[in-house]
Amino acid sequence: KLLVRCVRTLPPYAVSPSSLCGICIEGNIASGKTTCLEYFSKTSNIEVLTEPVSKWRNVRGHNPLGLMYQDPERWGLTLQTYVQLSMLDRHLSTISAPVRMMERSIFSAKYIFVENLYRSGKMPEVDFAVLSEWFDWITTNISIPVDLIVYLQTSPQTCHERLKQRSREEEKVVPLEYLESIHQLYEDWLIKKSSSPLPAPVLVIPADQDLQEMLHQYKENRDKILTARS
Ligand code: DCP
Repeated sequence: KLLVRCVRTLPPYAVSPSSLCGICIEGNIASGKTTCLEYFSKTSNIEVLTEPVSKWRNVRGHNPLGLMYQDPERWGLTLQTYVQLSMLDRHLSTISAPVRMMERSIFSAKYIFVENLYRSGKMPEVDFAVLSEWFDWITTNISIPVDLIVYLQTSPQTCHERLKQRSREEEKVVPLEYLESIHQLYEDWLIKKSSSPLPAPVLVIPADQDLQEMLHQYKENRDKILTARS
């Protein structure tokens, strides 16, 4: 299996076969993924890749994230095409430590965000079809190494409060209902396991608590997370 990964993963995405372990941190918008990644970045022998959200806000001077929130019908495909590319790049980038942890994945980009745009009638069927063709091609032809999904499970209300507090310009238009839809899709995928295929086992961490409690939980789950192997 490792050999197949290496053969399929051509340079410059060289991987070190003896040390491969990929962990994806998943959860609703503002569920605290960044805090989780920061905690683990202080651990030795782990490479932490944060979500390339800064890239989504500035692609050669354009802001596809902001455009998508302003007019999802027009710009949803644009943002999600770029998200899919940046996620693929992250998954396949050279691993510099025995364990690699990243924020979200190419899977949640498709199963949660693209799906949500489509189901809510904000993405035309043809855009959904084109993105799906790309996603299916990628996941059929390229091995994406994921060994564990850590799901930060929150209530949409908590995320809404945190979202308002951090006040990211593009997200000012995000209503509670949007977070409720994303939450439902995550629950169907990772808890009920009833919607899309799971690329790896899931570890659920309740994430409604305050920062101190969350740091405590990460400490408690640390070994379980870091010893994950497929
Ligand atoms: N986003 C999107 N489509 C995706 C992935 C993300 O539209 N496929 C949007 C949702 C957010 C922004 O990008 O508005 C950043 O998303 P995250 O929730 O992943 O990042 P946060 O910084 O909000 O994470 P957290 O607060 O949990 O650390």
